[in-house]
Amino acid sequence: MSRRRGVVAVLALSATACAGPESWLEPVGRSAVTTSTVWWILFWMGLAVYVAAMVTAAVAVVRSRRNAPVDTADGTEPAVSRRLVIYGGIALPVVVLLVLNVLTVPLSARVSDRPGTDGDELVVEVVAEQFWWRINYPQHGVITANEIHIPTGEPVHVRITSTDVIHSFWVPKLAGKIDATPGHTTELVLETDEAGRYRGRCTEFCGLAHAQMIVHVIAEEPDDFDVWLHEQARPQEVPTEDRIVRGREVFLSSSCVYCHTVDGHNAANAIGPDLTHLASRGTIAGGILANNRGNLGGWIVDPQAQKPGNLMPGTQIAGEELDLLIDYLMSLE
Ligand code: HEC
Ligand SMILES: [Cu+2]
Repeated sequence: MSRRRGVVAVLALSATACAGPESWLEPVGRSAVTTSTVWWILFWMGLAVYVAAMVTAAVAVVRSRRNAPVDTADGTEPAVSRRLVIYGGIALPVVVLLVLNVLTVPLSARVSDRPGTDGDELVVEVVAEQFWWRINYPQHGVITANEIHIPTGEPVHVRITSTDVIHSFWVPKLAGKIDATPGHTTELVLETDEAGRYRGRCTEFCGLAHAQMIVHVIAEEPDDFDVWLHEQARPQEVPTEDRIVRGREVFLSSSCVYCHTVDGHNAANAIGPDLTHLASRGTIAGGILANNRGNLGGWIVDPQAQKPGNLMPGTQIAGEELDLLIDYLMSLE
């Protein structure tokens, strides 16, 4: 590849990062819109300064070729260059930096202010774990994983922490990045008027499956959100249908219950994601797999093949038992 083609390829590749599901250049969240406004101001000002500097340099080169060096007879600097230093080197930067400050400092302050802390704002607790996200709605007794539902048009207070190592939470279209640190809670406000599904990820290297630690924020109309919340808070009924009853028996009599909870049975431990409403999630395994029969089966039999390094071991369950188990899991609406 010629050098020019190489340069074009690199530029084209980096341009692909400007769009797509995780582009903060296409913000829809209140905080992300502010961040990107600040970025665009800095970008255009930076570009203007860069162009001005390059033009000045070019002029200097052309002039120095044409003219002999300007030396004053008495050894003092020529007036032209002194003026250039005063205006170009002192006055101009002062003006540019002043304008930048006036424009961006108030905006930057708005990125992290927290509207609506009147005590009844919606709170979501996010616990980052190797290699998935535990999501709690403490005011409503709802526990889920990897998918955060929020109502549109309302600031949602997301409190973020970790149980093991440092992770970082970033949903670029909605808000800035924030660390998830063990023993410490950080807070972020998510707010958007646009319903949609927004993808984010862990952005602090946290171990082998770090790159497969995806989070989705699902912003929906307040009515839809309320329906979702209500459904999630509902305890799972004890099944009566034959296959589901038998699938539940497979689940309860195998190792799954050491790590997973489905409320309505007695397993109190929850090393892994809560499975009470598993079937209502769009994805599993840290947001990397669509939640369907095939993926569930593949995941249960050999989770390490799908997501090397994750903390769920494989199982020996196979054949009819596996079928029943998947039936049961898929019934957990
Ligand atoms: C040693 C603990 C452990 C055992 C035993 C275990 N799991 Fe898991 N499971 C996990 C962990 C940890 C995750 C999260 C993996 C990730 O995404 O990184 C998980 C994820 C899952 C998920 C995806 C859930 C979601 O919303 O992403 C399903 C489904 C699941 N396990 C089912 C099972 C079943 C069925 C069994 C029994 C055959 C089982 N697990 C046994 C720890 C365990
Ligand atoms: Cu992580």
